[in-house]
This record gives sequence, C-alpha cells and structure tokens, in this order.
Amino acid sequence: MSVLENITSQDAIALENKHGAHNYHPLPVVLSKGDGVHVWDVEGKKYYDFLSAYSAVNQGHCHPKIVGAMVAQAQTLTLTSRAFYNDWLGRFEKYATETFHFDKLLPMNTGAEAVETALKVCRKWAYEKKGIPENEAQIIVCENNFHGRTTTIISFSNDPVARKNFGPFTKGFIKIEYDNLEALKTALRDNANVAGFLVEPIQGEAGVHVPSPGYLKAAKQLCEEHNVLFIADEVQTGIARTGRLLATCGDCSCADKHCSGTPEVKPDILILGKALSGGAYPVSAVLANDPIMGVIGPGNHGSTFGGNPVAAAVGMAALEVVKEEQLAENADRLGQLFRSELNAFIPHSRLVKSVRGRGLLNAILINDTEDSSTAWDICMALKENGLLAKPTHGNIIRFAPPLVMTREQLLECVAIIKRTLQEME
Ligand code: IF1
Repeated sequence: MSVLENITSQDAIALENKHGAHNYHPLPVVLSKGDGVHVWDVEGKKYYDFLSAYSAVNQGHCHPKIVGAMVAQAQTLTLTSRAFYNDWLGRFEKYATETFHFDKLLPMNTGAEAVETALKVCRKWAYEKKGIPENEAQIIVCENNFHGRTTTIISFSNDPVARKNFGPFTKGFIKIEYDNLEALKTALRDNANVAGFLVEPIQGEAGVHVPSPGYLKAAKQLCEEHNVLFIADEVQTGIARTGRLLATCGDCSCADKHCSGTPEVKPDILILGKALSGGAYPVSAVLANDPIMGVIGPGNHGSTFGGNPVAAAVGMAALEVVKEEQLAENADRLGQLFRSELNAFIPHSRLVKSVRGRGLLNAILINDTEDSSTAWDICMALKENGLLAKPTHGNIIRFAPPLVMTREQLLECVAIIKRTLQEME
C-alpha cells in the first residue's frame, strides 16, 4: 500500500501499530480534518471534539487567523535560531508580557521544556539571589502532578507507569499532598533550602481536581513568607480554558475575566504551552519579572526552535483570538451551563457519580472502579454518537471542548452525552 493513497481508519491504525512505538493507547478513531469545534475521521464522519488535544485547541481547530499567521510566516522565514534576531520574537514577547503582566518571557516549544526551564530559572535564582548553598535547592511539588515526560519531570511524578525503569532520577524535589496547606506549611518549615513551589492550579491528569477555594492564594502567601517562588504550571489550565485568562485568577476576588495581574495569586514564574499556539504549532513560554528572569544570561539556556518567527507569529495571533473572541467569558458561561445541565441529570443516572471542573475543563466521575472498562466503553459509545472524549484514571472522563463553542452546540453535546449514558444504563 502506498502511503500517498487515501487511507481507511483500519489501515491507518494498522500502520501506526506496526511502525510506531506503542507509547499511547488512542481511541480507535483516525482524524483527517478539523474546523472549529468539529473534527472528521477519514471515512467522513463528523464529531464534536471534547478533548481539544488536551486543551491545546482552545481557539478551535484550524482557526483562520492563527493558520493565516502561520502560513504567511512559513512562506517568509521559518527559522533563524537565536544566533540572530528575527523580526517577530520581540513583538510576541511584548504582547505576551503585557497580556500576562510580567517583565520578561523565555520562549520554548513544548510544555515539558517550559517546565524544565522554570525549574532551572528557579534553582539559579535560589543560588544567586536567595543564597541557598550550591546543589542544595529543593523544589516542592504535589502528589499526582502532571508536568510532562522528561527525565527530571518524571523524577517527581508518582505515576508508576510514567517512572518505572526510567531511573536514576533527579534529586531536589519534595512531594506534598495537593490542596493541603498544612502539608505546604510543614514542608516550608522543615526544609531550609526550598527554592520554589511548583503547582497546577487545577490538576488535569489527576482527573480535573479543583483545589479548595482560597488554596492557591494561601499557598502563594506562604511562599512569599518563606521567600520561595510560586511556580504555576498553566500549560493546561491557562489561556481561557477555565473561564479566566489564567486559572490562578480564578482564586481571587477580582471580577475582571481578562485580568491576569492578580496580585493575590500572581505567580512568580508562569508556565504556558498548548493553547499559546491554539494547537497550530508547538509554542511554550516561561514568564517572570526581572529580579527572577535576570539570572539567565547568554549560554545558560536555549533551544534551536524556541522563539522562531513562525512560533512567535502564531503565538501572537493565538492570544489575539482569545481576547477578540472573548473566549474566557464564553468558557465561563458555557462551563456553568454544562455543569448545571449534568448536575440536573446525575440524580437520574446510575452510571455517573458527579461532575466537577471550572470553565470548560470538566470531568465526570463514573460509578465504577478504576480498573473497570466502563469509562472507556462510554467514550466508545460517545464516539458512535459523534462526540470524542477520553477517559483518565480509568473511571473519569474529561470534557474539554474548544472554547469557540456556541450555546446551541453545547446543549446539543449535552444531549448526546445524556442520550449515550441513558442507552448504557
Ligand atoms: C500527553 C495529562 C493533560 C500538562 C501540564 C505540562 C505538560 C502537560 C499541566 C507537558 C501536558 C498532557 C500531555 C498529554 C496528556 C496531557 C494531559 F492527561 F497527561 F495530564 F493535558 F491533561 N504541564 N499534558 O498537562 O506538556 O510537553 O506535552 O507539551 O499526550 O502526554 P507537553
């Protein structure tokens, strides 16, 4: 079979199975087109996308403004490396730092790279500014975190599947329970050399775990008291997903949905990825103010592709779309509608225990054990009914559609979800 011919789903899956590493277990659907909130498989069946590439496609598939910026730049100049300047990076850095209210931005490509960057910046700051003895810095992280797949990041994961046989691991991390201020207090009190606290404002992989109200604010306060950097991994929660431009904003009293300068919960280091490009191109970034980012000098860190002109043009367009189309407001409104519709349905369902989330990052808990196939079976049935979602932790289904969805479309999706669950009762 020539790889250039039109391909069936079955053949595409067989090719991946034969020639690709088996590091994923995808739902058996082969997608070949996307537009807004919809994707199509190679047989032409249309679906609502309720994963959005794990919240990368917040602006919707193939957004014309983002794709337009990407194509125009790709036809002009794609890569210079950082050995030379390019005419887009500075403009993107200005726009993004003004949007998120930080002095400086360091561009990378993937989320994991940006997390690594934040850890390096934090350690260097600790030695050069805080005065921690060299090689003694500790960074506090949370149990059930997900920050990526590099050797250092998996060193502080507690997912056995992600870690087993990948050691030896990087030292210098203290793990505490998520959403537990006492645990943070104790860790800060008992360890003199803490440089930072790395946290997801909502834990995605842990099944959309929303912390208690005020947790982030109090955690940030504790960090301040101990001169410890509060590092927010907003790779998944950022860029309007949770109904605010940043999820850290959801924990303050400020009513401005575009605000990200929240003094109460403003991170010292902010990590962005995924939707920073609207899913068009790998674009990630670390943002911090001068007293922190200033520790990085020439040769300390970098990436061939980070900050390339295509990435910069795409990143800028992606952020503009979020503002122009008021995606945070839409995510906030539709998220409330989604949860209230499902909450009204759940008392009549034996299959679903509860719904939780914020904005359009939500999950339903299936009334079965983690090792059951019920959530997977529901996702297969949802697929048949034209909606794509993926289980996490066996018995949780994450629902995260693109934020460009309309109210009518969301209600149609709720109807598909209810009907599918009723068919399976
Ligand atoms: C996969 C989860 C989501 C992230 C946070 C950094 C990264 C991620 C908070 C790394 C990546 C992904 C990657 C995706 C599955 C996924 C995920 F279920 F594993 F937790 F979204 F919910 N920080 N999240 O969520 O970013 O290097 O991948 O660009 O396929 O592994 P990356």
